[in-house]
Amino acid sequence: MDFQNPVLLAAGTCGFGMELEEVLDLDALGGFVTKSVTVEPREGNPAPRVVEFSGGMLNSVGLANPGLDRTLRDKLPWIARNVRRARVFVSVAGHTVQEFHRLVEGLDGADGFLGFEVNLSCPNDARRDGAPFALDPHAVEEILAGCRIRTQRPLLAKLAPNDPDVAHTARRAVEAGADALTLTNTLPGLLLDAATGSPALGAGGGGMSGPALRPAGLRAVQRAGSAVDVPILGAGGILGPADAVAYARAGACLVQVGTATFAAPRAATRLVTGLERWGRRHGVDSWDELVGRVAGKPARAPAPGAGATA
Ligand code: RRO
Repeated sequence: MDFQNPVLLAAGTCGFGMELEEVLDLDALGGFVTKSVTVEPREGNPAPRVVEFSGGMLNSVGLANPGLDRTLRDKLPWIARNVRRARVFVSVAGHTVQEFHRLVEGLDGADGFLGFEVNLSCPNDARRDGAPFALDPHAVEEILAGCRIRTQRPLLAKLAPNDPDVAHTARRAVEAGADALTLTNTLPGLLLDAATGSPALGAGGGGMSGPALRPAGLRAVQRAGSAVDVPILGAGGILGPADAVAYARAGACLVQVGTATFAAPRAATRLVTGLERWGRRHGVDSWDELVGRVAGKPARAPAPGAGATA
């Protein structure tokens, strides 16, 4: 699968693409992942849903999304009409195993996207009391096996940074039919007001992202990459070219930019050009040269900012 460059926008940071249309050229990116879609529409958690801290950001958006029917009616048709070169993945998130299957079945016939990112690692699902499926390898298997028989599109499994044995989970995910892994989602956390002791977020705890997440993301990519032979998409704290290159060295074929977009909406397109500059400065001709472990076939890329294969 060819991508014009290795930089994608991460789920939950670019809506369904149209939200960033005014500020960013989506077709300059390798691709993007939509906000996670649930079967029913969701309003999300009480405000504030996002707070900054010195190491990054904490969020508890609570899966706010238009739901399956409106995604089919309004969101995917817009993507089909407006996105040409960027590759699009629809993120799906169920509250139950069966809901994942219903989502894949319901979305599979639509145009506008290449594959699914199966979000097994949302830390903010109140209905599941914050316990993500990704920490239960049996559930991971059941969800992915059911998705696999319902679609021939690429399936990315998004796993968790706080998995004590991510290599094992990665193996089970691939055995069940995942074509690639996204590592990693946000890390569960809590911020409190020192004076009052109240949580900074309306929902209480949330998912931590940004620079402080990078070491956890890199470790997860490296561990999973040593266990399975499928492409890995690295995510967590990527701001500039050196961060993306570190993920490539750990074994990521592609990278996803998330929190950086909140601070600078064009962070991802800047990263594409930044990687090209980084390559010239360091005498590196292709992204492929940087990827520590490439599954199947090598990435084919004329320059580090361009042409990745996963
Ligand atoms: O919506 C959210 O609160 C959310 C999701 Br679905 C996720 O996967 N990761 C995250 O940090 N927040």
